[in-house]
Amino acid sequence: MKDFRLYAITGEQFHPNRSMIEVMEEAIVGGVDIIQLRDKTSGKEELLQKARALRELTRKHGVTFIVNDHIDIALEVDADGIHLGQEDVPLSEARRLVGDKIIGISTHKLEEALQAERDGADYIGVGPVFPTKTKADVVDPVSTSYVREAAQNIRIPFVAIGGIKLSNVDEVIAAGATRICAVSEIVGSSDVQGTCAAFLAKLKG
Ligand code: TZP
Ligand code: MG
Repeated sequence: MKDFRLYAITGEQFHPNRSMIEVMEEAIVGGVDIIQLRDKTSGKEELLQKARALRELTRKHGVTFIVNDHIDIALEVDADGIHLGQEDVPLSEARRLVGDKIIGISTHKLEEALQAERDGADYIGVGPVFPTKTKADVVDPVSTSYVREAAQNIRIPFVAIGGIKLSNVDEVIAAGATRICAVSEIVGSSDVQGTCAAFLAKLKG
């Protein structure tokens, strides 16, 4: 997959007065490399519409588009890939369905990361690094020590996620992360573009 630094995930609850496409377009102008559609509440039809709109937007700007959970929707809109958790379908089954599309896997400890790498994941999520309210069923924060372990042991790209803010991202970078993912800090910002640019400035050192 094309390498990346900044990965944004949708979170419409953080911008009740603005449309998702408007917010994500601002994130793209701010420099995000990947957008993931993550929506645990919409029905299939609504989700499909959102995925179609995001596919059109990301294609226009040459940004990678990933769909969380829904392999069928990813295939239907020709997303670049899917993102799955530990509880979702096994990677081997997902690979059979999506062929050479990108597959990302959430991991919370090194064993899971090594397993995902062996199973052929294209990238992994490493987190939640810090406490977060964005994910309901989230496991306990793994802290920057797991980021450090991933940096030392994992060869495929890994992206740090969970409670990452402009105010704490330096610690995550110091632990060895070169790719960062955020939801609330980006889409809940009153200056989405500026927040993305500020993350990137830190990631570029
Ligand atoms: N996976 C692990 S933590 C998380 C996900 C989807 C939520 C991250 O959200 P935020 O707002 O950046 O803490
Ligand atoms: Mg999932």
